[in-house]
Amino acid sequence: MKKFISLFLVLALTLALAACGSKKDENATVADSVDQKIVGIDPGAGLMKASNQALTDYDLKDWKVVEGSSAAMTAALKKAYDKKEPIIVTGWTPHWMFASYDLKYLEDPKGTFGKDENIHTIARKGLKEDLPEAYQVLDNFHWDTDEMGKVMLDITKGTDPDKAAAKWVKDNADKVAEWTKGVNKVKGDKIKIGYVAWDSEVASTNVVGKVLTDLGYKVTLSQVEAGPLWTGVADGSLDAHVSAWLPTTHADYAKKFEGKFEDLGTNLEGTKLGLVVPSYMNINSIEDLKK
Ligand code: PBE
Repeated sequence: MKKFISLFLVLALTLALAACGSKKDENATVADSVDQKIVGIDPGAGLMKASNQALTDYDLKDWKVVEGSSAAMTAALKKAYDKKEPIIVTGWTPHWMFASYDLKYLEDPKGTFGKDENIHTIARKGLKEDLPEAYQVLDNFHWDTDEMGKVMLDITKGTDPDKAAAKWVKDNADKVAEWTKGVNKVKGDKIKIGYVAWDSEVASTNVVGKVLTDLGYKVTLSQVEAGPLWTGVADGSLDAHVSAWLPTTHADYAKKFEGKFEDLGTNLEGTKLGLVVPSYMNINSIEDLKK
């Protein structure tokens, strides 16, 4: 008898839990469905600052932007996407994820993520005098989102970044010739280019690295966090980087080191930042997160 009672209790409990679970799913708000979490990237990214600002601007009180990395963010996105589960990530363009998945930016009516901006090339002071050939190439370096997208997609499919860059350089000899036009070859001069492990910047930095290598430089690509990237160019421990998102995303860094670097101008136009969700999610605006 005792056995029956406990069996009955276990059964009743299981049914009650099951009912509870399904009820929650049916009525779940977006907030519940993602546990009020936005999947972020590395804490130094301007995108993280903007996303946290969005929580304030849109009055999303109990929400969190979870710190991580670009790689962890795209892994979480893939996992959710494959199961058609809800997920909100911090995203940007150019990025291969828009070619691989059906995604949408949440509308940002308050303009927290700023307007479209550009990626700039930044050199340390004195680079022009010390490594004039490299300076010239860095100054000339300029491509578009489709070109960067090709390298990024190749890397995502498993090609090593340096190999993907080498392939792109080979396939786009005309473009590369524009960057190196009239530039003399060098004999093993050393140059150190910094970058952060953002997919877009992994692509651009490897391409620039390959072009400089082909010119005769001994190139070191140094992976750092966003803060040390700007510090490095300011104190001269890094020669340059092609990863400055301006005028908004890296405004803090640019201001902090004002006068301690040289801005060589735009290398890519038309970027975008924001909160990104799979298209199968039934929301369109950051404002919808409050419901
Ligand atoms: N990103 C990619 C960077 C700049 C390049 C958008 C993740 C950032 O937020 O700082």
